[in-house]
Amino acid sequence: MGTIKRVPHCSHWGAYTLLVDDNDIVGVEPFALDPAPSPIIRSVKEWANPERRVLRPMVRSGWLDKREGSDRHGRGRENFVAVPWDEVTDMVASEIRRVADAFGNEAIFAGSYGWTSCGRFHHASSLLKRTLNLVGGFTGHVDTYSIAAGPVILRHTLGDDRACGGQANTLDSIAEHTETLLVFGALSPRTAQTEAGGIARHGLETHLKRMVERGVRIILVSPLKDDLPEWVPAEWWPIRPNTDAALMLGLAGEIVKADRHDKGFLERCTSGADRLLNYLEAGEDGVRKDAGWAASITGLDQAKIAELARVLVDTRSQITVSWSLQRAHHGEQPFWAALGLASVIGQIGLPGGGVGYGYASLGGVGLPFNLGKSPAISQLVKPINSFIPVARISDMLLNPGGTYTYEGEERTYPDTRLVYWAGGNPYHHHQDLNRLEEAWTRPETIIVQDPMWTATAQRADIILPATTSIERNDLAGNKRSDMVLAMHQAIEPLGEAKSDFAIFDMIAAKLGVGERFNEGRDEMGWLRHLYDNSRDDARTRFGFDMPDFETFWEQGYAPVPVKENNVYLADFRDAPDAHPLGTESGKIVLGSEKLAKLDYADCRSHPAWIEPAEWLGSATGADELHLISHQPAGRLHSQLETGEASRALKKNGREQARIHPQKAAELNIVDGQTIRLWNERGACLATADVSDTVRFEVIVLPTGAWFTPHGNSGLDVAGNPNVLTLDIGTSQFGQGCSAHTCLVHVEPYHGDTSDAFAAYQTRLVALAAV
Ligand SMILES: Nc1nc2c(c(=O)[nH]1)N[C@H]1C(S)=C(S)[C@@H](COP(=O)(O)OP(=O)(O)OC[C@H]3O[C@@H](n4cnc5c(=O)[nH]c(N)nc54)[C@H](O)[C@@H]3O)O[C@H]1N2
Ligand SMILES: Nc1nc2c(c(=O)[nH]1)N[C@H]1C(S)=C(S)[C@@H](COP(=O)(O)OP(=O)(O)OC[C@H]3O[C@@H](n4cnc5c(=O)[nH]c(N)nc54)[C@H](O)[C@@H]3O)O[C@H]1N2
Ligand SMILES: [Mo]
Repeated sequence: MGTIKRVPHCSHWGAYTLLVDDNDIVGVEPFALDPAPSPIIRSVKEWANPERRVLRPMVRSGWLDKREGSDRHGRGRENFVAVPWDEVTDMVASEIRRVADAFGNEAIFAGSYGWTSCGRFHHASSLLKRTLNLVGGFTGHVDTYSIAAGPVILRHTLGDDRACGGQANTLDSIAEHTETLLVFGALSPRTAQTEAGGIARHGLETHLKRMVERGVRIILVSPLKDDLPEWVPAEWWPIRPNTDAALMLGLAGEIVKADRHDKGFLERCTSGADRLLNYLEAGEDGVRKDAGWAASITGLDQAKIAELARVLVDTRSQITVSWSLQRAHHGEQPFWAALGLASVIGQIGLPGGGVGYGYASLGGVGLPFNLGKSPAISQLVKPINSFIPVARISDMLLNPGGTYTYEGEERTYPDTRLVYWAGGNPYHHHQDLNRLEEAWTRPETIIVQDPMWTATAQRADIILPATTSIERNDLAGNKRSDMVLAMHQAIEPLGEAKSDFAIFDMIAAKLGVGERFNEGRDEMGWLRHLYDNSRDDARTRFGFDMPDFETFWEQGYAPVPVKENNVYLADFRDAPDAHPLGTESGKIVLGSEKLAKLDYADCRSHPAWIEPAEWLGSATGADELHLISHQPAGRLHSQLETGEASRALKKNGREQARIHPQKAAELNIVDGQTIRLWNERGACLATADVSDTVRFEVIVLPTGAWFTPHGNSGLDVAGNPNVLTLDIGTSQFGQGCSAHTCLVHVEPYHGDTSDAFAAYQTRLVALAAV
């Protein structure tokens, strides 16, 4: 035993101290200032386990022989050959050159979506983009899997997407002023554990406790009862998934029917309200939108909806809408309809009133936000305007030259020859993985840079092994974080793995742009530079003193200037003409001129209830359930899937799928049994978790299990819901991800798949040993 080193570090799920003995992680302690640390910090030691790590640069044998002429169906099947760093970076640089010269830089797809590490310097996709921007650019992506339909519609109706990025009313002010809190989706520590770029103090529970203390009336509208912690006394309204827009519009219609809408607010602060009011009163379909109408679509109680409509105008009421609601077909509508409802109520701009989006979807949304410049390495300027909406990846690969629309414009998909993915896992995040498998055979070359043998890495031509964050120095923090956090190196790199910066530095040098890439700084030089940029900004713009770099690095954290008790649109409410919004009218858009001209059936000129492609109202049999594939409690997406916190929530080696006791009985399913979920797109197994905390016709399977198909049958044995989900855009306007729109059949499963797990393990061990 040597002396134990205490190493401050941070991940997307919070800050912690690693206890390191002779290059071995022997313990993890939560950050002392964090009131509610995440259990996922305990999984971090799994990063040091070589079993799933890529230990050397690897090239698929078929690609090594024939390069761009290889049989692309060999991906994921053929063996890999270890190649030294110097040679492999030559190959990468020459591929970038070849494709750019022959087909133009738009033929390089480097959107490279993914959460990678929380470090803001070794940020894999930023460094990839920085490298490529020095040699002519690439095709990138806009929006995120998290939020796409939401920000697209909010940018159009509120002028920007602050209300969905953590700058609506903050929870401190909601906890003090709100009387009725109407929660659509969740306000749950399950998702609030994590924050992109790290989080110092998990604050959700503190604010929820204050609301409970103040006796705020809370209504949870969600198919899942535990979307609020069980200690929060709330009324649970188990809505049919994807029907929230109908509830919101029914509530608004009920208020209008009673002539209780705030006509002054609608007149002063909104535009096109007549389009919405006309729709609520009779609409194009001739149906009045009221409590009875909403009840018939949502499966909720008519009398309760009518009562809530009265309470929303009689009390100070705040509406919160989780990001999940817009990750669904026509996901623009619940976001816009909530804005319509809040406008009809007329409390936008008042403390504890109005609407906000994404509270607790990430841990920083709703907490005091950073006013200063958060540290980040620059991606530099992208020389070409080539992008896709992030979730249209399969569409792009399958339809080169095909057209699509986005935000009202018609655009063309590029002809992708080279894909470079660094720090993301499309075989985790994308919908309809069997369709992605087909799309994945289209590019000539696929490069993946990741520490792990993920399903994506296994299907690459060239794999560059990155270190995990605990093998290098970095810093964390973002615009929703009240601190910058130090991430000290804890252990030596595993195998031949290199940091993301070191990898791109080598590639940039081979492309002849090394000095412009590294600007003459090494790792610690960059960390000091990025920190000092934030520190200077805090001092000059806000007179706020952050400690010097040495003090910050030594103590492990530094506070940044923040905005507390934010009341969203207070200025605008007071004087709309003096503080116009960046919309077509300068006001909140409830009826849109632009959308009226576009005349899309799937995103109309006012918020509307539009049936999704799949929902319980269209289900054809008793065994068809609505699948909610929500975020996993014990890990971040697919990361640390074999870590302690993730394994604790699996059963029989698989993910658990929650199903209602009555439905389970109907389908002859008992608790703990293996079940098969299937539809025309695919099939997977899970272990049944029979529980009355879920709506009767809904099944919940978290995301993130590593895609493990059983031989050639296509059956995923690990429980990855993305073999089932629907790969269509939310609408012609937003083109977001529609993951939460999905019907499945469910049945008991009696086959034996132990060989699939065994074969998978053997393959991973063999890959690690090459
Ligand atoms: N069905 C369904 N699907 C969904 C969702 C859903 O609700 N339902 N949610 C979607 C959402 S919101 C999101 S954000 C996406 C998330 O999708 P992703 O962000 O793609 O998922 P991660 O598992 O976080 O992938 C990060 C990858 O980065 C790697 N990595 C970690 N550290 C480093 C590093 O330092 N360097 C490099 N080079 N790599 C590193 C990890 O090993 C991992 O492979 O999933 C989406 N998919
Ligand atoms: N532990 C952990 N936390 C995470 C992540 C993780 O992987 N692990 N991922 C992070 C990321 S990248 C993101 S973007 C956020 C996502 O944050 P969210 O989008 O808020 O998370 P989800 O888990 O998809 O959905 C939250 C809840 O919404 C409910 N819901 C789903 N569909 C509907 C619907 O149609 N109507 C109603 N009323 N409710 C519905 C579900 O019951 C679900 O539990 O989470 C973040 N937090
Ligand atoms: Mo996300």
